[in-house]
Amino acid sequence: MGNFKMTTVEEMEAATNRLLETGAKVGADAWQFRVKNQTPHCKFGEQGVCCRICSMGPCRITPKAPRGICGCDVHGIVGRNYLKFTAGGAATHSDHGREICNTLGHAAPDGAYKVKDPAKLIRIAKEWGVETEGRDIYDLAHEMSELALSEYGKNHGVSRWLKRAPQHTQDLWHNAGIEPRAIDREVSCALHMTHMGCSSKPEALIRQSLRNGLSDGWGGSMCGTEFSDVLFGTPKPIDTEANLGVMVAENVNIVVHGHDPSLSEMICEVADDPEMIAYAKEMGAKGITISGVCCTSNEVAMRRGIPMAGNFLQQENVVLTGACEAIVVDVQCIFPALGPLSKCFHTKFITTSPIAQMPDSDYIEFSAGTALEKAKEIVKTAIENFKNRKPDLVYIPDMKQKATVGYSVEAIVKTLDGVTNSQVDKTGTTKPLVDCITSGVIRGAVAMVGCNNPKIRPDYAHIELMKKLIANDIIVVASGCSAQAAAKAGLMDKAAKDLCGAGLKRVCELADIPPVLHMGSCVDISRMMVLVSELAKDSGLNISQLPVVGCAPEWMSEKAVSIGNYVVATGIDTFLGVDPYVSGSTEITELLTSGVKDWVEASYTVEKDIDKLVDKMIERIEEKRTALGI
Ligand code: BF8
Ligand code: SF4
Repeated sequence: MGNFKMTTVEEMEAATNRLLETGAKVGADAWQFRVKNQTPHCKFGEQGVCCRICSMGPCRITPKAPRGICGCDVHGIVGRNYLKFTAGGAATHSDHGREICNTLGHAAPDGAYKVKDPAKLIRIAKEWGVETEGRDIYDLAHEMSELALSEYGKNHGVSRWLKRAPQHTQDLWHNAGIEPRAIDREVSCALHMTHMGCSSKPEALIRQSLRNGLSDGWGGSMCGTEFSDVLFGTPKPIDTEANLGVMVAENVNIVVHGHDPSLSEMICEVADDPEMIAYAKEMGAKGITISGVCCTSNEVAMRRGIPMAGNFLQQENVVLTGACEAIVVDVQCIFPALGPLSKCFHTKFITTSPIAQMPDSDYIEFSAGTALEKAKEIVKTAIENFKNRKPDLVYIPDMKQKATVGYSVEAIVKTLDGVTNSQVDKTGTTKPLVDCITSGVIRGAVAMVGCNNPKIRPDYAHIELMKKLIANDIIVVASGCSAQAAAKAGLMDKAAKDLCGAGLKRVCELADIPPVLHMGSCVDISRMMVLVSELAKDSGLNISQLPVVGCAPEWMSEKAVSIGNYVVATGIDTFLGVDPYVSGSTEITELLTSGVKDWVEASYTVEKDIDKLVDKMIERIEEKRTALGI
């Protein structure tokens, strides 16, 4: 045993409380206070039984009023709300993916964006039947950009990415009528179906929810992940650090927040420029520290080792340190609260996307065509703001953990190749991992994903679940804010192997990995879909037979519902710690927790008790092992 010590949720909460004291001095608001004003929540909303899609309503279903004015029953209303929720998430992930495809079109050998992983581009081009022989890599990139963009609106056929799934899964999708067509079409179709006077049949609404989810995970998100790798490099294991202690008091602190690596990559690039560092020194700082919040942080951590300042519910804390010169955001999961909050400090809140415009921010519009120039303007703005700091407000909690991140599918395959006693597989398959699982050295795997949500003690569910899973020899792959919770706690430090059961500990030692593997941002859950597909093909099993489950214990966003739908539709049982506003309909609840199994061999479990949630996952994994006789 080394001297490894986890950071506890109690310690993180104490640090937050200390920051809230700083906030109190300057009259800052915070989510901890706003939650109090918003609870208890509206029961109709919580159960999903309120409909306001036409102006005859809003209609709320009660025992006394079992139908809306148009005659829609509670199942139709709850199902429509669920499908709309999904469409919001699928649109959001997929539009992010579209931006990346667009950036790929701007790649040039002497431009801001380059092709950093040409081999991956060629591999995808071959998958898509595009001629690669003797091609200039940038010509190929531009053709692939056009083809990828046409995936969003093509008139015929289904998503090109579906072919990556095992044949059995593709057949299930076909037979259930849920193969996603053009990416945008599934969002439009969902919004059409949920218009007044269209679908109110639960089965139809849930089928489209799965299909729309699949258009995200096996469409837009997959475009985002794959072409981000082509542009910025496919992640490999890399060391970094996590939690607020990564901010450096003597330096200009720039925090990147949001999701699109097109912006954060450029900010990192520019901040590394010796000219910029010299400028920061001229302004009285010792240097420049870039750190991140939310998924854009995961993107640059995975590829550059940029430290992670925190996850979703820690975004205000970054400003409360009083040491943040600029919080630079692109799209998604950004609290509008950052506007007024930054006004209480010297912090510049810089919005950059026409998609996410907010009051009380400095708007510096960023686009792929003007990337370098805008990134320079942003970094300079931050540097020049250093002198405006109020030293008496500066307090950065001395709290951070080491983390090894960067586990793309490619990296996992490469790393685990040499683990089992069977001969080392040189072809780069997941067979060694399959061997670990079938022999029982590892009992199974859990994909831990998703957000924080004040309804659950922040980070507590992520961390406690992971601790119990690894102690039971279940390896965890994580993404999004779940991954950051793990990193902050120390679970991505290789030394965390000491918390594992004997089997997983041995694997961690042999492969030199942490027990919780960081697979990236939320669009990168598409990586997890590719990984399970490979595991299924290499083991000769169906995905639903693998001892693998998904879990989002603290989820909050529409994107998370879209993800849940494609994870379930891919054949992976998914466990949620927060109810997706469907408890008002027995029929919708029944479909999601059981009925969909007939179509895709997996379903949801909703369990708000965290201890029970983890036990149910372990039970499900063991059931799958028993069914396989392993
Ligand atoms: O896409 S996990 S809070 S940051 S939605 Fe948002 Fe949720 Fe975090 Fe990334 Ni994902
Ligand atoms: Fe009410 Fe029907 Fe209109 Fe919904 S669609 S608001 S249930 S009348």
